[in-house]
Amino acid sequence: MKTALIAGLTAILAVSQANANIIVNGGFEAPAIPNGSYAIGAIPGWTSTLGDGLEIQNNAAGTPFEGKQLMELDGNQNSNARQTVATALGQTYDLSFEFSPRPNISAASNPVEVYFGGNLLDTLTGVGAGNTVWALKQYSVIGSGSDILEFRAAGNSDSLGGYIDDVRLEASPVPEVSLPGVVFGAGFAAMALRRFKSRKITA
Ligand SMILES: [Ca+2]
Ligand SMILES: [Ca+2]
Repeated sequence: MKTALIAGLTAILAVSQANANIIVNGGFEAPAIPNGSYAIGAIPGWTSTLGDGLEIQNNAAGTPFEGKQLMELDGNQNSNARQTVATALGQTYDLSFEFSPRPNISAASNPVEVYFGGNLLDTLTGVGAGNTVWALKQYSVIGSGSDILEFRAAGNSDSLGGYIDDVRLEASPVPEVSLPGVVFGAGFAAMALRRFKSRKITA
């Protein structure tokens, strides 16, 4: 009975520990730059192989989704942001982030392509409103051991492009496997208790 209960508790623990974000600087809060400013260059966690580097903004042209800063693709020209993540082979991950068109910019200038492991997951764009309009984007991806997450500007290369904030990559919980284990563990414990009680009565 004890073994079954421990197995059940271990399964619950495994589910709760699975949700850790493995993206570094996914909120683009580092380095901190002054309010109302932007910077183009290198930032922790991310690399850029197109254009002049990554652009981050602190409330320069729109409100970030979280914290004080966001990332804009298309700094001086169409650019990208890449992060290599250590993943478990065959493990399913939940990828999520917030996307907003840059305010007052056409859909032809705002496109952002999203790649994971070299595969194009999505192309996002929209017509910019008066301020940011954030939309949560979610994808299910499978780890290969080491994978590159990449955001890449597309469309008109004109120093104005789509915004990204709050990037997360978390191992998917596995309730399909763990929950029956918990139910089985609880059921087994209840059955053992009933047997114990009935023995006591008849003794
Ligand atoms: Ca942020
Ligand atoms: Ca653009």
